[in-house]
Amino acid sequence: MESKKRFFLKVTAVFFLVSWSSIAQKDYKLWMQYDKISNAEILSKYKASVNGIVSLENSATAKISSNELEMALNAMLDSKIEVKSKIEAENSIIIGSESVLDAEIRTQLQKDLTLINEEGFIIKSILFKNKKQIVITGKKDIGVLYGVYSFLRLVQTHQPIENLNIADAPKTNIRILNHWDNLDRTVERGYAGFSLWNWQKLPDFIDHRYVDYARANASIGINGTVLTNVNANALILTPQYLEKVEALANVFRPYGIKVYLTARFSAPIEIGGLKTADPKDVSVMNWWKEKAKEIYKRIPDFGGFLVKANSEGQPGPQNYGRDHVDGANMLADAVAPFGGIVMWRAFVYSEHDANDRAKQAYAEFVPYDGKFRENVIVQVKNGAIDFQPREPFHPMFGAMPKTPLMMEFQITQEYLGFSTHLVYLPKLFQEVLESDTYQKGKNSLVAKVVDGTLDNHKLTGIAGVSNIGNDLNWTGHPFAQANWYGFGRLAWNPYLDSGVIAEEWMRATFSNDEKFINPVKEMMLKSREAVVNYMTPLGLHHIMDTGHHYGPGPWVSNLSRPEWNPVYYHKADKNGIGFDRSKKGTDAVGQYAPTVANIFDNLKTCPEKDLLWFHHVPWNYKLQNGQTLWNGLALKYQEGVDQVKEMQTTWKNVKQYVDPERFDEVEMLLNIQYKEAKWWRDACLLYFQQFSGKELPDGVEKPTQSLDYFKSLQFPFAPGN
Ligand code: GCV
Repeated sequence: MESKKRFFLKVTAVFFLVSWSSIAQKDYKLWMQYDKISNAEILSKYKASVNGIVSLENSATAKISSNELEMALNAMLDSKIEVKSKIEAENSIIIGSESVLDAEIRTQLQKDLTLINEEGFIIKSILFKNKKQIVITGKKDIGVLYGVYSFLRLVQTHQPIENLNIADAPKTNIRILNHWDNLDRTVERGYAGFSLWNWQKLPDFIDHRYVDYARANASIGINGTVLTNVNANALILTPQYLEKVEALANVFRPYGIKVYLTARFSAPIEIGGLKTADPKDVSVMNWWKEKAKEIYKRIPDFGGFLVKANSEGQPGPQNYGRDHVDGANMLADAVAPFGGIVMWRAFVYSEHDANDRAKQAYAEFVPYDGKFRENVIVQVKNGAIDFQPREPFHPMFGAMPKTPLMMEFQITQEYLGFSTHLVYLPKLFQEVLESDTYQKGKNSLVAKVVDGTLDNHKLTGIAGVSNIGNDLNWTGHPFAQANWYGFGRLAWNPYLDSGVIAEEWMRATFSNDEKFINPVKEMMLKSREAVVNYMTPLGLHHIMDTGHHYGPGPWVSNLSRPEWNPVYYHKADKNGIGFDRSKKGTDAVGQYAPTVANIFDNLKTCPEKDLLWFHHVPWNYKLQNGQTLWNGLALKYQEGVDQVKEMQTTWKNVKQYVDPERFDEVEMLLNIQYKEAKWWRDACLLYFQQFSGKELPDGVEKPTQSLDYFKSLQFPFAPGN
């Protein structure tokens, strides 16, 4: 009996291990699945076009390029393609940077090479000694690596490779993830487990995940990572931790990824033994200069500092009667001799300003335009409040022509359903990037501010607050991987279309079958509007519950700072709902260029998606579709719920194209999303109904719980808080 039991346990254990590893493999491999191509026709075409790999270079980066190409092609083409160092056979893929190319090939590519920058690449079909070859080259080995990933993407997405002629280069310099990771491995607003950085085991233990993290980032062109939370801990700057940071930098370097740290402004006091952190104090300046020297001695390519100062309780120059320019420039001077930069965040607001939180960052920063050092870039969130499901673009974009501004997007879904809701964020990112600031007349897009072309800035960048943790699948939700992927692609080229990116990602991650691609692409592209509809339709914002930001809390009004309370933002009363930021209200519209300001200011021209962001509107106001505001709002909430239901159906219908593990995961997550969408709808509508005094219109399902029930819900252990 005993042995039977043991046998059963053993079998169960083996079964568990097998199924665990298959889940881990699929989910873990992100968009680098490199599945064997099952379409025989496509496979044979590829086989005919690729005979071998010729790797001309020996650097660590070049080795990564040839290994990745060899591994991926052998898997996808199910063949034994070898890496050689000399060109022999026809149809080889020749990889190497410009300087190691055969002179004849270099001459052929001379023109192409003028089209790219230091990180760019060329992928070109050529004839060399009368033999057809594919060359992947760039000015540097990192460009070649990006080219290799781009070539693999062609194969992953089943594109023709017979006549290649591609020249591509990133449009921004700094394409960076911001990890809000704490030294105890908790992650602020992290919903995918704990931090990847195992500080306790570093520097001696190098987790293989660090390598895969670097691979994944390099594959989409990300070239920087801020390892630590902007709510910073000074200890990261002590030798004990710098040694660990150095170990990570060594892993990331060959993948073209620079390491950056957050600088706690009070570090000179906390770890330096000084009495002050005043940026004008000589001992403070020297302390930072020495600290920079110490860091660069360990990490010669250290990227620089990201700073959150005088924001939400973080220390900063204002503690000493100084300003953001004083603080940023002092740190910039410390890292400048080593080529470092400072990313200074503009996420500031004060409880002492009763007027309008949305106006404060602009009010504080725009007067500093042109006053920062050359190696400072000001990092601005995409909207003026805080990563809401929808915000109009931040008015600072288009208002500081003499200062490089970098975009900060949030990839982690603090306000968009954590890692349980399927929300495809590149759609949101694209909406912001293609907004027109009218700074220099029509077509002064946010993307042009960010890539530096509008005002001719050399230092440019896009940051994304990471959604990565130590969950098996990295991001908590299999579809949240698409947000990491899409962020990287848009950081590389802010003009890419989110639909194209979605398709690339799906093909590389799941399947090339059109019967999968078409419905799932539609589901992804609609998912952002769905979350807006069931959480904050028509321009509502910041009405989530307190602290953890999980679920609805439009009733919250008891927090110490007025602008932390949802009631501050929706301003619902008997007359209507919405925040009057028109010229007659707080005049936040006045922070935009006149053309944009006039559009937002006028109730008739203000896009309905932003209506309640800019206007306090009567409940019986007629919307464009003829509905009253109350009915229209209620119907939007219902539409959001219905959209999630549609997503469930879409997913069920593609079951045969997805492996069972990921299918089940997404199915369960969609069930949660549906439940939570209804929760948002019911809680918000019951609450707002107290002010509108009107019945729910036909077509809106009746809530099954009371408002008191929703108000009573507590989540003391919600993640990420
Ligand atoms: C890291 C919001 C978040 C905070 C975050 C802050 C910021 O307020 O809720 O968790 O802090 O933004 O961006 O600095």
